[in-house]
Amino acid sequence: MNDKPIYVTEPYLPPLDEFIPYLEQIWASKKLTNNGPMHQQLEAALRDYLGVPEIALFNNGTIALLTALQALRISGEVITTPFSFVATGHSLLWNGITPVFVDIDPQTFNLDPEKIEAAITPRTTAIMPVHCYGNPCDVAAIQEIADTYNLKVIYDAAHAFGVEDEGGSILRHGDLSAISFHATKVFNTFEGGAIVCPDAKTKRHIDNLKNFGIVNETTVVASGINGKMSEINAAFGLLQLKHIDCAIRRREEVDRLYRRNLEGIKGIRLPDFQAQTVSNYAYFPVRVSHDYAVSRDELYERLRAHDVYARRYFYPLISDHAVYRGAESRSPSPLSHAHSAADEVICLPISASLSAHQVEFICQVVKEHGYGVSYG
Ligand code: T4K
Repeated sequence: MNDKPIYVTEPYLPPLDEFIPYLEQIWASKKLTNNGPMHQQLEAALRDYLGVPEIALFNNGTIALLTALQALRISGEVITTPFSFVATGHSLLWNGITPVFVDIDPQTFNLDPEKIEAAITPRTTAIMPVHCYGNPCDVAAIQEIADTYNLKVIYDAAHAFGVEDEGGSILRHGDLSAISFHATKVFNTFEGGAIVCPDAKTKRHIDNLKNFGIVNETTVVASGINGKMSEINAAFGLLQLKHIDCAIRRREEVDRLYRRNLEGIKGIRLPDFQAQTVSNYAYFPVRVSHDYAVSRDELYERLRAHDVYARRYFYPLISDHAVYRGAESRSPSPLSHAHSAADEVICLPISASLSAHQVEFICQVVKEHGYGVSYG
């Protein structure tokens, strides 16, 4: 038995004493928010680290998504995936937009570009795909459809911090990408998020929108929102950046250990993501098929009985929540791959602090139930 509960993730926290000098600077400057020095430094540092043209920080990923939709004046219908966290769909509903759910590719868990065209109507204005689990979407195919039908593309890149394809950061794709820096993400600022955008003009517009639309003391150019990241969160982000490579390397080791231990178990399919050249190991989604000895839900319960809190990301599908039932009926396809993924995927715990012993323990529980044998 493990000696303490193991959750699906554990936030990376650098040594506390390293954070004190940042706090001292904030106390000395008395600048707590509104584009202070920490905020400016973190934007510059992230632009360099991620290799993106421009980045605007936010107080969380959901407000970043809401603001991205506002910045591009998206309305009408938006094509999106049902296999995601509810914030993806909620950001559309909060903007008065109708989500049109399209099925996923069963291999990548991402929006299937081949299904998108059939969902386009005269009211469609944009596509909002998700790089699910940090696995890049088929960005080329999606862009081609967007160009053909004159649609905007906003990526929900909440999971995709640091992920690269052969051309660099995957956050550069589409018109805008929104990221999350929530406590449960690879890179966290407690709460936080950002929009990656292509140029300084777009960033200025987004910066206005996230500060109530204020340009100066007497000029308000839009009905903006308060989406600003505070100095304390930005300072924490600066410190996190110093540790992030090491934290991602530790995640990679956990990923490798899972693969070594779980390889070849009947009915357990390990993640097989090919589209990235640099991964962030954000999640370890395992697919439990009918060949496995018990159902996905039974495995989830058995892990819990051993104090291992794996999660069924993303079950239920967004489209299955009551507030979306109207939207689901607009979907042109039956979302069958998304339903299977929601029924079969379980995300095993992964974090920089998960020990080899803990990974082996989790794998033993998975093996025990797979083979129907008991271990001591
Ligand atoms: N788009 C997508 C595709 C997303 O996945 C998300 C967020 C967003 C947009 C929106 O971004 P934000 O507005 O959140 O920045 C969690 C997160 O709350 C959520 O941020 C995340 N996606 C989603 C996939 O996962 P829950 O309901 O599973 O969180 P919770 O509180 O159950 O946390 C999971 C485990 O993490 C806990 O069992 C223990 C551990 N934990 C969590 C927190 C918050 C900690 O150890 N410490 C903590 O402070 O949603």
